[in-house]
Amino acid sequence: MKHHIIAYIGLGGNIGDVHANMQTALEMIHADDNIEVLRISSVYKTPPWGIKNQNWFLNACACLKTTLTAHELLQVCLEVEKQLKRVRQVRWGPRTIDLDILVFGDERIEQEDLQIPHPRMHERAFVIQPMMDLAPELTLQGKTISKWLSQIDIEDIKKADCELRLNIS
Ligand code: A4P
Ligand code: MG
Repeated sequence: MKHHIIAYIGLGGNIGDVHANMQTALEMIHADDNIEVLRISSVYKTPPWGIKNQNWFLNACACLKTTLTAHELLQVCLEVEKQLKRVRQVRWGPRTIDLDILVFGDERIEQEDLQIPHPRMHERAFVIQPMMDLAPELTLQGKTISKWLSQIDIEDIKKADCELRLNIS
């Protein structure tokens, strides 16, 4: 791949078969000619952040290599979300999977439809814990992922008893 950028995405969900949805999402992203999924974190069971009165989430992160722009990658993510949500909506309702672009090379984007690095990722244990598997030395707002991890409450986060794989044939 020419002129590629290394990007990190976060995957999460709390409705339906989240593990299956995350697996399908990664396969769909990898199937794009302009994206290669390089590495995937462990899957974590995480307490709900924000609105507490909802199911626990499964969360993971992936490292990608891409020749797309950040906005093009966002379009791919939104399309994958749409397809998975459309399928699941029949049985489980919306919000089956969220895909967030966390980091895109060293680009900083502050637009209405896209903020990179994801503005609140460094304070969210459900992002920092899986990012620790992929890039402990990556710097966000002047601190490494491992430094951020040492400063947030990760007590309740557990490794899930499932994993994500790339079935590259
Ligand atoms: N958008 C802007 N920046 C980005 C980016 N870097 N990556 C825009 C992706 N999208 C970005 O997204 C709405 C719009 O955000 C997109 O259309 C895009 O233009 P959405 O996913 O439909 O909205 P949302 O997820 O309902 O809202 P928001 O604020 O993104 O929610 P969060 O912050 O993602 O939180 N607890 C645990 N344990 N684990 C979780 O994964 N997730 C949420 C959702 C809450 N609590 C959670 C978890
Ligand atoms: Mg989101």
